[in-house]
Amino acid sequence: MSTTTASRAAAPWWAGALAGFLAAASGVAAGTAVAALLQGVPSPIESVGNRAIDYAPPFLKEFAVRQFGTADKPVLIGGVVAALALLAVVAGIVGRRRPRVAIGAVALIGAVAVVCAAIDRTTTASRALTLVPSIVTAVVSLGALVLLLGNLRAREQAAAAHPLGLGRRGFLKASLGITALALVGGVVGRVFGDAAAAASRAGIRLPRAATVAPPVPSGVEVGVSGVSDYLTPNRDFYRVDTALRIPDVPAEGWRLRIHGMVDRELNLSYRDLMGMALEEHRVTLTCVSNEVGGPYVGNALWLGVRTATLLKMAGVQAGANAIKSTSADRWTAGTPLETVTDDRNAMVAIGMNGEPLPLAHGFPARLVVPGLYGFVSATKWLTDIEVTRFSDFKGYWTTRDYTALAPIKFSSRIDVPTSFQTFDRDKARFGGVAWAQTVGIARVEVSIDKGDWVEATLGAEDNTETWRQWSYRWDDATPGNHQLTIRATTKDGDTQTSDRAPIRPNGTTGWHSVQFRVE
Ligand SMILES: Nc1nc2c(c(=O)[nH]1)N[C@H]1C(S)=C(S)[C@@H](COP(=O)(O)O)O[C@H]1N2
Ligand SMILES: [Mo]
Repeated sequence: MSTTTASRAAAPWWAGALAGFLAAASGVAAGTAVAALLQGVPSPIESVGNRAIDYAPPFLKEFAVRQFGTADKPVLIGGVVAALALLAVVAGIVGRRRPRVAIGAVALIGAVAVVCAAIDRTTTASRALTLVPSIVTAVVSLGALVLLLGNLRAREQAAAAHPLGLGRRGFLKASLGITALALVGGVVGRVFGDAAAAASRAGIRLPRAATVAPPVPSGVEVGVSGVSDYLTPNRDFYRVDTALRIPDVPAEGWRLRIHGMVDRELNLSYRDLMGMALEEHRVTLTCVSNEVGGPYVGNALWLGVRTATLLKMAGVQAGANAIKSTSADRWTAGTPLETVTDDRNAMVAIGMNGEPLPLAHGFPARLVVPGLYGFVSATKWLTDIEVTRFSDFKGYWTTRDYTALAPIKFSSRIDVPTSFQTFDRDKARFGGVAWAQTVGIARVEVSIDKGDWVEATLGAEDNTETWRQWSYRWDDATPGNHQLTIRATTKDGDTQTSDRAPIRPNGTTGWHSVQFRVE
C-alpha cells in the first residue's frame, strides 16, 4: 500500500505530542497500579520523587518547606509529573520524523525510573519486587510509543491513497485503547493503594496504661480564643518527614529489633509491646525546621514503653553512647544514649491522644524523646534500634549539614494577635505558647512597640516536657498600629536571645513579633 512517492510530510505535531503523552501516561498508570497491588512497593513516580528528596541540597529543602509548608510533597510529585509529561510530549513530536530518537529517549526515562526504584530506600518490600512497577512502566510506555508512532507513520505513507486509511484509524484505536489502560491503571492505583496499615490500625484496641498520666491540671488553658489547644488534636498535629507516601506498615507483621552493643538482642512484636508496662506521658514535640513563630510544634498524650526499660532488657554494653533508630522507610536518627535512659519520659510510643498512632505519625510505633528535635529522636514507623557510638554512624539529616546533637532551643510564640489583627480598645488580649522541654518555662514577657518588658500571665504548668500557654491583657491600649514582641525565660534562668539563628544546622533563635491594630 505504500509507494515511494508517498508524501514524507510528518504527521501533525499534536499527534506526535499526543502519542508521547499517552505512552508516558499509560506506562505510569500501569506501573502505579502494579505498585498499589504489591504491598510496600513505591510507585515509579514516588521512587523518582524519593530520590529527589534525598539528593536535594538542604537549602532547597528549607526553601520548599518555607514556600509550600506541608504541601511540599504534592508540589514535588506535581513537579516530577510535569517534567515527565514535558519530556514525553517533546519525544513524541520528535518521534514523528525520528522514531528511534523518541524510543531512545523514552527508554532512557524508563531506565531512570528503574534505577530510582533499585535504590529507593523507602521500600518495605524485597528489592526484586520493588523493581517490578518501574519495569512495567518502561515496557508499557515503550510498547505504546512504538504502536502509536508506527500508526502515525503508516498514516503518513498511506495518506495519498487512503485519506482515512489504516494508519489514522489505527492511531485512533490505539490512542483510545491506551487511554482506557491508563484510566484502569489509575483507578486500580487509587483503590488498592495503602490499605494494609489502615485496616490493621482500625482493628486495634489499645490496652490501658500501667502508669496513667495524671489529669491535665486546670488552668493550663489561658482562655484566649485563638491560642493553640493545650493538647493538639491528632488531625492538627504538624507532620514533618521525608515520606512521599506514608509507609504502609500493618501491626501484624511488624517487628522492632533492638541490637548492636547489647547483651541480648530483642525482637519484639506489636503484641509484645502491648503486653509490657505501658506508660502515658504528655510531651511537646518540636521540629528543627520551625521558624521563629512557626507551626511545627505540637503537644500530645503518648502511650508507650519506656526506652530505658527496653534497653535494660537488652543490656547495654559499656562504651555505647548512642542509639541509631531506623524506620520502615529506612530513614535514620541518632540519639544520645543518655537521653533515652535517664529519667525523662523517652519511649517507644504506640498511642497518641488515646488512639493508635495515626498513620502519618508513625503507625505502628515511633520514638518520642522529650527535649530533642524530631530529626535526632522522633523516628516514625520505627523498626530498628541499634545501640552504638556516634563515631560509627550518622543519621539522615546529620549527613545533610545538620548537627548530630540537637536539643530543642527553648522558644515562645504569639498565637494572638495574628498578623494585622484588629482589636477593640477594651479587648486587646493576647496569648500563645512557650516551651523549654525538660527544663520548664519560668516566665514570658511581652514588649509593645519596643517598650519595656512586662510579665505575661502563664497558664498552669503540666510538666516540664510540655509547652505552657501565656496571656496578656493590654489595659491601656491606644488606637493605631502596634507591634507585640515576646521572649521566654527558663527555670534555669536563661532568657531568649534576640539574635536570629537560621534553621540549619541546629534550629532557630530570635524573638517572635507580630504587627496588630487597635481601633
Ligand atoms: N521515618 C521518619 N521519621 C521521622 C521523620 C522522617 O522523615 N522519617 N522526620 C522526623 C522529624 S524531622 C520530625 S520533626 C518528627 C515529626 O513528627 P510528626 O510528623 O509526628 O509531627 O518526625 C521525625 N521522624
Ligand atoms: Mo523535624
